[in-house]
Amino acid sequence: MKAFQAAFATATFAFFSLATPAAWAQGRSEHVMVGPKDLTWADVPSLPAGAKIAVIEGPMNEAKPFTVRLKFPANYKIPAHSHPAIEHVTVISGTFNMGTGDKLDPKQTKALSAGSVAIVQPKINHFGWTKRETIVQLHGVGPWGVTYVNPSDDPRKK
Ligand SMILES: [Cu+2]
Repeated sequence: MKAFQAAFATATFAFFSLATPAAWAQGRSEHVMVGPKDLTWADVPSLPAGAKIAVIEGPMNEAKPFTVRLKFPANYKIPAHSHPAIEHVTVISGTFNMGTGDKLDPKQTKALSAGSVAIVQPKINHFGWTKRETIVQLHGVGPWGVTYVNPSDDPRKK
C-alpha cells in the first residue's frame, strides 16, 4: 500500500509539474517541498533578456507571499531599479554583485557568493551584475513590481 501511495504521489506530482508549472504550489497554504529538479524555468519580461525565473510560491502580482528563483547568465547586467515591497535576495549559486544607487556602477557593488543574503527596502534603487551564471532566490510579499530609474532600461517598453 505504501508503495502504491508513493507511486501515485509521484505520478500526480509529475502531472502537475508538466501541465501547470508550479500551480500546485500557488494559492494554497499547504506544505511545499521543492527540489532543484522540480523547478520550471521561464523568461522574465521585466528583466533584460537572458534571465530565467522559476516560481516556487506565488503568484507575485497578488498580496501574498512569494518565493522565486532567478537564473542570470554570465556577464549579465541589471540596470538600477526599485520594487514597491521589501526584497530578500539569497544567493544559491554563483556570485551576484549588487549595489545601491541610481546608476549601475560595477565598482560600487559587493560580491555576494553562494549563501549570501541581501535585503533591499522598498523604493531603494539598486543594481547588479554577474561574471558567471548565478542563481538567486527572491522572497517577499506581493504585489511585486519592477520600476527602472531610467525608463528606457525597461525591456517591457522596448
Ligand atoms: Cu531588485
